[in-house]
Amino acid sequence: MALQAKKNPQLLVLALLCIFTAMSCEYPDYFNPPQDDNYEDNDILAQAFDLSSHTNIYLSEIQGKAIHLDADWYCFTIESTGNLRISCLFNFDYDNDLDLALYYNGSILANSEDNTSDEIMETSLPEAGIYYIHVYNGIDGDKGQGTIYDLKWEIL
Ligand SMILES: [Ca+2]
Ligand SMILES: [Ca+2]
Ligand SMILES: [Ca+2]
Repeated sequence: MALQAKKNPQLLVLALLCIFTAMSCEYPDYFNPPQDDNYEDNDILAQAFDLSSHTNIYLSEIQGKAIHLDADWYCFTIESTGNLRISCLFNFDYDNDLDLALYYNGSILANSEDNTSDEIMETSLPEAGIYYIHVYNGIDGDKGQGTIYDLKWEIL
């Protein structure tokens, strides 16, 4: 090792860097990613967290507020048509903008992409069935910035 390091200064630098990192108690952020919420894993449509029995109840009253660190999917089932409102509450800034998309039968039925705090979507639901809500970042899509949000759905 010592002989190799003499021949190769880059190896010596790398070795010192490894020792320094090992001695340091502060691990880089990627070793300690921020904790996600209690609705994970809900990163794909098939893993959507079912809110059917929680109409007009915010997440904060179910299992706590949610955190957007990656794709977040929710779903609900309705027995008849109706006018839907989804309320997603958060504090807007350039990095922290959440948007909503509503999926039915594998395609987007509606989306809501305002550049303000609190994304509110209202749309009519064409028929009884399972609807899927996708929460995403307005700039980074499914690469979340740790935005904390509350969310509920209701039939008006
Ligand atoms: Ca989440
Ligand atoms: Ca997720
Ligand atoms: Ca938005």
